[in-house]
Amino acid sequence: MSRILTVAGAQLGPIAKAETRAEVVERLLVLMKEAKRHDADLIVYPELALTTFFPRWFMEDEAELDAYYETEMPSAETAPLFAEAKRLGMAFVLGYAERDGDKRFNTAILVENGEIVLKYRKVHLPGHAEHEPWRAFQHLEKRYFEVGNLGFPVTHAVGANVGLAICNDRRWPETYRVMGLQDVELIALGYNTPLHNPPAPVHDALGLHHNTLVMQSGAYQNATFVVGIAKCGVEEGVMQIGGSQIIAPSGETIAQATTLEDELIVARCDLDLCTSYKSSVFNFAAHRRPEAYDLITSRTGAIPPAKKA
Ligand code: CDT
Repeated sequence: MSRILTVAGAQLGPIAKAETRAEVVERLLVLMKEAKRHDADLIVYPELALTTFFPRWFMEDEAELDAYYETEMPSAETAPLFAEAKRLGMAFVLGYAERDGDKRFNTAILVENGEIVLKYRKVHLPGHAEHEPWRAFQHLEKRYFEVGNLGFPVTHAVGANVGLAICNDRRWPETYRVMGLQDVELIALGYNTPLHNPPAPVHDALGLHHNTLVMQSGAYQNATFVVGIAKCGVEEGVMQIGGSQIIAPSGETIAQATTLEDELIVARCDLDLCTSYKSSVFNFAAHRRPEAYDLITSRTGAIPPAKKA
């Protein structure tokens, strides 16, 4: 008997700076109700799904910055999401900026039966920590967030082994492998990826290619579904890529967004499709050689071999 999980990805179009939490939550609820019409068990929203992508601005005023963070989850503004999901019998993944005491994190949660069953705080923070006015726009995640302190946890929920990641994490094979070693079957991740990368504009034309490349590789090499969901379109003058997709353990994309707006994608994910990969080419217990991988955890930056005299 196959294990089918119907997964919806709720791609979001731009969120304007002036948009309120209540207005955004209303958009999320519209997509959740649409997901229910497709019998979805799980809906995945993007990274920082409650506000505009604020790391694009340099802010010195702490109060201005704090306005983008959630100090409680659910709050009065996000409670309707929890209540509606519970009523519909649907789990959801939500990305948001979290303030925990004096610490700030870029966070994602998995909510099942109206309860938070998994929390992840973004580990790979891209961009820079200081104001760099030469850029067309800032990417100040290194300033506004601490490195996540929860690792890459996997939990059993919605009938599957589920893990979370956030945006830049998807470019790093370690993200998937740490979860692969916990027998992950579905990784949900949201992203905000500007089309233009100021330090390397030569990559701009390849943004969608790299997006698909890394998520398909991560899915195949770790025998897991990957659900990658964008916030996209022109947000406060900055174009962000779409390309939201659901990828099977074969590495094949089985559902994909076609717009740069609020758009639901849906796939019936047979979790048993993981099995042939987990038991053959990616049978980790049989084939991995961790004794040869020590540099992965002992070295951060690349050091070239010594030049021969
Ligand atoms: N949000 C996020 O992590 N975005 C990065 C942008 C590229 S680096 C500045 C990403 O990896 O998509």
